[in-house]
This record gives sequence, structure tokens and C-alpha cells, in this order.
Amino acid sequence: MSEPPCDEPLRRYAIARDGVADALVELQTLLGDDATWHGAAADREHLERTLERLRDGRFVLAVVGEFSSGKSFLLNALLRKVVHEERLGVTRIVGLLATDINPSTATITELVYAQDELATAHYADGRQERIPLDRLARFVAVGADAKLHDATTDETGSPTLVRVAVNSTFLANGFVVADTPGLASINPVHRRATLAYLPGADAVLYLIDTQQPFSAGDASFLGIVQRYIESIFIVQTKIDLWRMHDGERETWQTASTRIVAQAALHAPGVPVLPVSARDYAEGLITGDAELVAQSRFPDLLAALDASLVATTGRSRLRRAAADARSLATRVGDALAGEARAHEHDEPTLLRLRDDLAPALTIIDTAAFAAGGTLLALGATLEETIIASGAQLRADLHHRFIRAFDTADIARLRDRAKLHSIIDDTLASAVGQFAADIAELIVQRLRAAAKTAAGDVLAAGRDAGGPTELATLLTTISGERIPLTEDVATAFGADPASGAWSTDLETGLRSTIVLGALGGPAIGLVAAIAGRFAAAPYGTYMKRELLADFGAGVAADFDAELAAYVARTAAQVRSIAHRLGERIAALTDRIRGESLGAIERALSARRAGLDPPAYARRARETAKAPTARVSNTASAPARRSRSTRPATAPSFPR
Ligand SMILES: Nc1nc2c(ncn2[C@@H]2O[C@H](COP(=O)(O)OP(=O)(O)OP(=O)(O)O)[C@@H](O)[C@H]2O)c(=O)[nH]1
Ligand SMILES: [Mg+2]
Repeated sequence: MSEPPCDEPLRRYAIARDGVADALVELQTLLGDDATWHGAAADREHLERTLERLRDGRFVLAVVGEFSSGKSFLLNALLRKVVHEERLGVTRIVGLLATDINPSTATITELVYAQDELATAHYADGRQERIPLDRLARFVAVGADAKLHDATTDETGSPTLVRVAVNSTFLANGFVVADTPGLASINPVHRRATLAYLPGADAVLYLIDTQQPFSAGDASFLGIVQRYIESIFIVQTKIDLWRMHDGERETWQTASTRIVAQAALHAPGVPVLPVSARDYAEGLITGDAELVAQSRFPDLLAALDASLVATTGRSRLRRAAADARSLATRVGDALAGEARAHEHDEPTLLRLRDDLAPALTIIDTAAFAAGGTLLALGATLEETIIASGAQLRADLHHRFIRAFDTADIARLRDRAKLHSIIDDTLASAVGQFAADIAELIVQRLRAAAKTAAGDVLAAGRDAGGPTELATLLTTISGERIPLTEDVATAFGADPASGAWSTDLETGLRSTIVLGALGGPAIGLVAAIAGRFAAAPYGTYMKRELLADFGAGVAADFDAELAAYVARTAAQVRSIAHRLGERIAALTDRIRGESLGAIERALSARRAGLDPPAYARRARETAKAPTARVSNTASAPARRSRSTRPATAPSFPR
């Protein structure tokens, strides 16, 4: 069997990641079990979480496309889960996931690495069910009568996600991959599930079958998604079927030129990679290296690795390095504070304690007030968002009427084209709305949180406590507010994955826009397509559509969008609350670190104990390890930047 394709970028990423992890482990030794400063346990926990996230962090790859574009087959090949099967004298390639010329995948199947293979179905109500692996193909697939693809079928009984643990080298190298149902599937549940999955995806492979035209659906989907996802590739599939010559070139190359031209128009900058998953699978099974090369699959893998390492990989390392740096500084400062307290004699400690008391009372009051400011801001922002949502709804009403009015009736009647008209209209209006919300959060909320924290610290400084307190307040004022983490958590996302790992604004915008496309847009398409389907062909025209739109269709859509806006506004309010809690909690932190250190030193003195070992250690070494950890942690993040490809790989090569 041929060697796996070049995984150089992944290897470099792994080395850089291990460098950061080593720096974090070094910090862990400073945070031993004997460390008792205020918040040491929380610091330890935070460090463990950061380490775990860094070591277990996977690149999430979503495979998307119209039905039968070859998604499931490509994934079987990628995971090397392919074998020959003889049936009725014909040899076919079969794999872990069901593949067929008919619509086949009916649910998102997430494949994760594990040595012991097993599958679990997850349901909307939180229920989970084990599925024997030999039943998997049937479980995630549509029945022979294609019931699951029928929009009228009650879908409440089917799983929202099936997670399969697979022993595969590709996954072990750091990937999680998701097979998604065909985007053009009539069943809205499928489209919703796929769109909801995307903001958490680090890369998207968008499959287009060589023999299929670049459809309006492809153009609309790519045009929208490429604004939010950094690593996106168009994969031209099944090129083995189009090797016959067409003049100088093979037919698939002509198709490639056509797809590249369309991609340049609708999704500029997105590379097109032609592959044959069949040749790759066949080459793997028979050990034919030439077939593997001819499949062009290795090119796809190399481009994918390089892009992921340069985007998600880089931002993950940067985040972990920043985390390591701030933790190192915090640990260094805490150690130094403890050490200083233990150097004082008992009368000095008692005097310091008395001096602290009035300042701490003032800080309590200031923190309570500042926390309250953020709660109030949360309520204001919620109202602002709902008001701007009302504007959006009114604006959309007119935009839809204009879009229906100017569209050809044939396009409105074609469900896939109708979908792109509605998606494009909604995405552009909601895109602006989402950008405004992102700005509100990033500008107003961040500024308010900074001001509120600043007020607490200023009150503390003005209260004129001992120098120890002033030092602590200066340390706290240099700390960063973890806004991205709070916002991602409020939206139920992982801050280190997908669009959220790009930056806060991108995470928010993609979640809000794709959520609207997976929600209100789907309802509107279903309502209009239903009207066309119910009337005899040619009797339902634009006049009827516009009348129905005014008489109820628009109102239903508007109600759904209003509910969506209200949910988003409530999420933003909850972020402000979280920040308010953080500010209010400053008082515990300041008290615990200033007064706490004095109390700990006093009881040590009274018990006739030496300063604890960690405080002794701190006196000698508090600063040096901090600097070392900080350097080690940021160096790999700097280096990994050089792995970004200068230009996106694209056909022809
Ligand atoms: N010749 C050839 N056939 C392929 C290739 N990839 C997929 N196919 C065939 O195309 C058909 C559809 O493939 P699937 O992988 O089931 O497509 P899908 O995108 O998962 O389809 P849905 O799950 O229905 O959305 C199957 O009959 C596959 O055998 C390829 O590289 N070459
Ligand atoms: Mg499939």
C-alpha cells in the first residue's frame, strides 16, 4: 500500500503544539498541591482545561454538497474504510458509510477517533442510543422508500446526530469529520442540521459532481458560507468517470475550467480540487500507487492540512500561548504576594490587616455598583437588538416582495432556486444585523466591562490601603477580560473551534446568519413551495404568490424571525450578566488575595511554622519561570505562521 500523503504541516503543527503544552506543564509544577493562595485551585483547573483543550483539540472537517455528490464515498476513502464486495458477480467498493446513487445520508454522522469502534445516536431530547456498527450504514441512511427525505414525515423520532468512534489514522492525526445529508434534500430538518453544524467546523469540503452543473444552490451556499469559514474547498468529484479525451484534454478538465470560472464569480478565492475518491479507494485496496497518484487525492489532503494549520492551528496556538502567558504572570504575581506576606513579622501583619479593612469595604461597594451597571447594560442591549430586529423585519418584508417581483416565475417554482433567492435575500439583511450585534458586543460591552473593572480598581486605589493592595490592583488591571469565551459559551459553542477560532465577530456573525438560514428561511421556502405544489401546474403565478405573501405567509415568517431575534437578544443579555458577575466577583478575589495572604502568613507565624515551601520557592524564582513559560509558549505560535501557503492551491497544477 502507498505511503500516506504528505502530512508535513500537521507534523510541524504537532511539534509547535507540544512546545506550548510543555510550557504549560512547567507552569503546572509551580501550581503544585501545596499552593494555597486565593484562587490557586481555580488556576490549576484553568491550566488543566487549557492543556486538555490543546492536546485533544481536533480539526473539524465538514463534508457538504448536493445529494449524491459523493460525500459519503469520499469520507470512506479518507478514513481508508473501504473494501471490495462481490455481489451478483459484480465487484463494488463498500465502506463504513452507506453510499448510493439515490439520496442516502439522512443525518449528520460525526466520525471521531477511538481504538474501540462504536456508534451512538443522539436525539434532540438528550437521549442517546448505542448502534451496532454493522447496522450503522442502515441507521444513518434513508430507507429504500426514501421516507426520511420526505418533508411530510414526522422527524421527531430520528436522531439529530450520530457519533461514530472509528479507528483510523486520518482521525488519529487530529481530525473529526462530519458526513452531512445532501443540502438540496427536500427535508428541511437536514438542511437545518447541516447549517447549524457549520459555525463549529474548521474546514468545509464542498463537493460538486463533475457531471453536474454549478447550480444556483452551489453559488448561493458558497457565496454565503465563504464569508464566515476560512478554510473552504470546492472538491470536484468522480473525475475517473470523465477521463475520455475532448481534444487536448480529458473531459473532467473542461468541467474543471467551468467550475473554476463559476467559483471565481460566486466564491472568489475558494480553490477547486478535482479528485477521484474511487481511484483512491481502489488504489488503497489493491496497493496500486499509480492509481492513488492519479486520483489526485493526495493533493487534496496536502492542501487541507496546510490550510487548517495556517488558520485554526495558528489561532489555537496563539490562544494557548496567550493563556499560558497570562497564567504564568498571574502565578508569578500570586507567588510574589504570598512570599511578601510571609516576610513580615506579626505586628506588621496585624497593622496591614487593619489598614486593609476600610479599603476593602469601599471596594465591595464599588464592585456591587459596577456589576449592576453591566446588568443594566444587558437589558438596554436586549432592547436595542429587538428594536433593530424590528427594523430588519420591516426591511426584509420589502426586500422579499422586490425579490419575488423581479424573479422569473420559473425560478420561483423551482424549489432549489427559490431557496437561493430566499437565502441570498435573508443572508444579506441578517448579515448586516449580525455585524451590528457583533459590534455592539465587541465595542459597547467590552468597553463597559473595562470601565466597570476600572471603576472598582480606581475606588480601591483612592481608598489608600497599604502598598500590597496597590500592587494587586495594578496586576488585576493588566488582565484581559475573556469576552470571546463568554460569548461563545452563551451561544453554546466551543471558542477554539471553527468560525469562533477566527475571531469573536466571525463566530457571532456566522452563528447568527447560518442560524437564520437554518430556521426562518426554511419555513418560508416550505410555505411558498407548498403553495406552488398544491395548485395545478401553471395556475399558481406571481400574482397569487404576492397575494398569499401579504395574506399570511409573510406574517408567519415574520413571527419566526421575531422569535429568532428575541432569542439572540436574550443571549446577548446573558453575556452582559456574565460579565457583571465577573466584575462583582472582583471583590472576593481582591479580599482573598490581600487579606487572605495576611491571614495565611499570620497563622503560619502563630503556629511557629516556616514560610511554606512554595513561598520560599517563589522568593527565589517567581519571575524566572514566568518569563521562560511565556517565551516557550509564544515562540511556536510565531513559527507556525510561516506554514501558511503563500497562495491557495488551485487547478490546474
Ligand atoms: N465513479 C465514481 N463514483 C463515485 C465516486 N464517488 C462517489 N461515487 C458514486 O456516487 C454515488 C453517490 O455517492 P455517495 O457517496 O452516496 O453520495 P452522497 O453525497 O453521500 O449522497 P447523499 O448522502 O445522498 O447526499 C454512489 O453510487 C457512489 O458509488 C467517484 O469518485 N467515482
Ligand atoms: Mg451520503
